Amino acid sequence: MVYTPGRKSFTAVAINTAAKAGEWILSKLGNYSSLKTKYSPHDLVTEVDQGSEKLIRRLIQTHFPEHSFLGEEGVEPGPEASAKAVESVMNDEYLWIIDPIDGTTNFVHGFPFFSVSIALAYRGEIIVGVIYDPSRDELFVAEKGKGAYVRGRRMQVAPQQKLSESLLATGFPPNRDALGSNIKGIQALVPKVRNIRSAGSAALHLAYVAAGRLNGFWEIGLNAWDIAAGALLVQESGGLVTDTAGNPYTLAVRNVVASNGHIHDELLSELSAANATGQ
Ligand code: 2AM
Ligand code: CA
Repeated sequence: MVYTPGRKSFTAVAINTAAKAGEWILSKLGNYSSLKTKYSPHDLVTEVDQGSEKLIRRLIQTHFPEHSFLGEEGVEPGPEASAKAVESVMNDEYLWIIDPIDGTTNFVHGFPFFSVSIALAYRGEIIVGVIYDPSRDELFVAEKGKGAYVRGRRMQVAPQQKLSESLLATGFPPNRDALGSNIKGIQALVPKVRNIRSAGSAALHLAYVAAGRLNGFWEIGLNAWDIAAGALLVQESGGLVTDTAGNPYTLAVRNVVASNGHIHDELLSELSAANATGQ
């Protein structure tokens, strides 16, 4: 007989877990001891990533031992293995999708832009998304159908209507096969937007689209755990999330475009015209 404590809400567990993991990784900033590369020299992992995932897994399993779990450090590195892992669990009843540190390269360099990302999906649909930035002590929370919040305030995407008024973000895929697409996209978009940022945490970039601090974000070759929580944050803040071909977001999406909605079509067509969709 497995002991399950009194049932707490999914969201309360996600928030509590993200806060605990975030506090712990921040305490390890500047003193990790083991740095290894995974799939490529650009794909880093430390014992703090692994420790954070273990902590998250333990906390969630204490409350929901029957739920499935998909975490970055529990999956073999590389795009094929990741896609397969997602496919094998994506229709499970309850699935927690975890990135124990999104922005590991920043964490390693002491650049304070990394996060813990925790999402819960019910039969493939994200119902809870929590992203915690421990450096700024900012917690972003979304519940399906109930809106999205940062520091307790309701979030809303930015009002800008045109690409030319937009601040965008992107990321450089660690899988360098996709780098060509990324560079083409940047080359096409830089002259057409206010500016482009690349701060190294896909999850936080998505949270910033939700908070109206960015108008849009795109990246090629991401994994489900980089996107899942952030996708719900953006949707619940009134924004739009698709793949680079304009198809609706699912857990299988790796080439992602998120925006305030107003600039979405313009952004998709620029990426397509530049042959920068990664497809
Ligand atoms: P990570 O720090 O959790 O690995 C930066 O462009 C984004 O790419 C980050 O969100 C980073 O997440 C992610 N990333 C890093 N390595 C990756 C890999 N091998 N495949 C896909 N995304 C990766
Ligand atoms: Ca990670």
